[in-house]
Amino acid sequence: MLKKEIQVEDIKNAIELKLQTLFGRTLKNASKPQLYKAVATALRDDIMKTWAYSKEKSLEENGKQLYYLSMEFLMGRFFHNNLTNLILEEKAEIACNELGIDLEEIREIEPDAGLGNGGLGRLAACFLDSLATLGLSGHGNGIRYEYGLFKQKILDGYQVEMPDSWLEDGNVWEVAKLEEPEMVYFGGIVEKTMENGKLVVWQKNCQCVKAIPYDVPIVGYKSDVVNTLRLWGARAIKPLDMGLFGKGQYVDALAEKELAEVISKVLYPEDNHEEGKYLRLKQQYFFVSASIQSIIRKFKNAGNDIHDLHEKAVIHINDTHPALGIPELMRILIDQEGLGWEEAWDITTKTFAYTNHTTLPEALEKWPEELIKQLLPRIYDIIHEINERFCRKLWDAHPYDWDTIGKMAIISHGEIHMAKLCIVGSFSVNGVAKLHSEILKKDIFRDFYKIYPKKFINVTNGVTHRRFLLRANPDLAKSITKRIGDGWVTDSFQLKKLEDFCQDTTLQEEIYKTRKHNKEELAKYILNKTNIKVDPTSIFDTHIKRLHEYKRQLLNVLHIMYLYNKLLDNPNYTMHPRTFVFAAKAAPGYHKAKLIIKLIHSVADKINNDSTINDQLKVVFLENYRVSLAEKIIPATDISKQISTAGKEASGTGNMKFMLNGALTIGTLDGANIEIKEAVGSDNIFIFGLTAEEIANYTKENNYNPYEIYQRDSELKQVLDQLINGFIEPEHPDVFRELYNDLVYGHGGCIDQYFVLKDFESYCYINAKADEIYKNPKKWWRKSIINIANAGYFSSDRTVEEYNEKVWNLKKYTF
Ligand code: 26W
Repeated sequence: MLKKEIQVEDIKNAIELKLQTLFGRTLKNASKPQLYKAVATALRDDIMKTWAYSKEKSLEENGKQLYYLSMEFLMGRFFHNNLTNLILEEKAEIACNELGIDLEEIREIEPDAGLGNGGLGRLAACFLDSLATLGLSGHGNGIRYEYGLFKQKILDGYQVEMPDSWLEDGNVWEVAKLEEPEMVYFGGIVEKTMENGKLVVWQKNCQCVKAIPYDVPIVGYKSDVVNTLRLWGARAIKPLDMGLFGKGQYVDALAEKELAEVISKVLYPEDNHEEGKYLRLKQQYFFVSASIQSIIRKFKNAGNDIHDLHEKAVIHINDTHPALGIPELMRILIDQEGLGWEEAWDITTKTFAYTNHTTLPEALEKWPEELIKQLLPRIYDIIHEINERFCRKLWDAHPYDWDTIGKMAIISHGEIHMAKLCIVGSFSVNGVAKLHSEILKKDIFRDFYKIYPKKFINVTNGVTHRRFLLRANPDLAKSITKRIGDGWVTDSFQLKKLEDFCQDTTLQEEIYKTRKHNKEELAKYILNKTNIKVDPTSIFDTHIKRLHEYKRQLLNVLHIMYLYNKLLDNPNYTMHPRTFVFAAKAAPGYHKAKLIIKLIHSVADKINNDSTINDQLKVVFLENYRVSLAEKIIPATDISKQISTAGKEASGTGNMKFMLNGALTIGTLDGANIEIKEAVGSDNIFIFGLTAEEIANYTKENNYNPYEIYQRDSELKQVLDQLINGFIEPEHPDVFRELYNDLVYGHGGCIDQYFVLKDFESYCYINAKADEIYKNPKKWWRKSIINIANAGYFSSDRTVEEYNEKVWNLKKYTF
């Protein structure tokens, strides 16, 4: 496609024109939000052109398409990323300067698209960036939540949730396709008849909800392929029941409308914890049904034969949340396309691929049979039949082995096990890091692995190094490019060349200076938000992620208290000053996680206000963790904390973002930390704690005794006692008793299930070691460079390439 290169003058004209046409304003009297919208819309216009060509080309080619179905897309902000990917950053900067617009200031106006909880949602967003950059036709399908993940406020140390009304001022990046709705049916009854020897299925008395697609263009880096993130919004089919309205029953008339539209209202804020809520089930079927209907519509409009579906489309399900896609495709193939069961099943199981993202039992989705029967009677029928046929197969292979059949059945004890449905209904099942994929095969899905050994693969996660390094840390990016050229931006493995420079003191100093500058910027932000003054020459030690017991923010806090005691008790104790940075949202109903947030605040208050320790320790909690905040914190981090209980964190992706920015990891042998260690070598990462195997053995043998550790380790005992003796909260000495009890005595047969006390000693040791090495800048910055140089493997470009080779088989486009 011939495209005219955009000049600074074009950008200036476009911005002024947008101000006039959108707001009837000129530069002089435009407000900041109007300026943001004008600049962003000017950029969007440019994207729209490429999008149009990209679609036309894709239709002409009629090539295979990937549809990535996910309940969550944690996109963050679009504006700056799109500028970077279109290589318009510099020109936009000049244009804005000349117009007297502060580009950095207006960038901050854009709200984050926070349509996700954590790792799984952000991974989906990274994949979209890599797909478009690599020229692969891969599209996202999800829900256009009117309210994304709640906004977190901290009041008196406690988390308070506020609605995230991110669409309030409109969304520049979406295009509503009001004329392309899909209809989704709930409830009612199913009637079946035979006509001319064929099964005919009727769904009667259903409630129908209209699904409206809102399309967002996904721009790749220097790529002509613009893909689509299609987010579905729910609308009532009738705007208002005029019958009721006419009778004066206003409230009833509105109620029906609201009942439909509530489906896409709000993102459920539980991460790694399944609640089994009726509305969540509705959300799942709503977006999955709309997505699959529209996939098939597009496929057929292109003149394809339904029997070839799997050759032209692959549907990837991001964890089990979109699992209902499997029976939904069966429904469409059988009830609407008239295919027989065997034929339909063959196509379906060649079309779906499934990624698992968690092994935590409380996160594995199970739906009550009765609920699905009521809400989705035809889908229930189909799942039931899938289960019957699957169990019959099991019976043939293991006659009378009721135990195995019972364990593997998709429906058992009145519940539908979504992961099992996914494994049976997909041609590929993968975990997200080596260890995790092994655990799937050897542990939680071992029976399935026995019968489908070829289905199980591993694809280790990755992150977009363009957003998280090139864009978030431009000075570091420049230092890298100066040494090895800019090939690394599209070929992340080229970062390896940087290893030749690991001893180069000028590079080391440059990186040090950049880090220092980033820390100064973060220090300003911290001062502004929390009124806490932190020293940019201190070590910035960061623990940012969802708050969950298995991620062990508590272990971090106990260690901080231990250091504090050392400083108080021993005037000769020396350490490099350290600033501990936390940011984390807790699920609103997760009481213990919220209590840990309170503990971090109480400990922070105590330590930050103690002038006797000479500012050697500072503790900061930044509220409302989100993508755009991560982008500020990560480039300013020296030590990355990845300290989950081994075996619990499927992969982690924050670990990769820090490594890419040259932070050193203190971590357990868990998730992708293991592969990071393999990549950088054990000298360049700080590993501590029990292995997954050791933990599994303790759990199996039931012989872990934290009380004994509490008695034996006097420093740890001191810290634990301080939780309950009024040391931290003199006015309310009992607030943290629950945490203490859980660690020392346990309840409900469970003591310290995340092995905090067991790993405490080695955690203290490894922190001291990191402190020691920080004192030697040559050693430290050499390690830092080695981390950056070996981060290439952890780019989502590599992950997406690997999925493409092993699972998707899409063609690469370059126009
Ligand atoms: C049904 C409730 C629910 C909600 C979210 C259950 C499970 C989830 C997600 C699967 C949790 C999640 O985000 N998992 C994370 O996925 C990342 C991407 O693969 C991994 O890097 C993290 O280790 C994993 O915790």
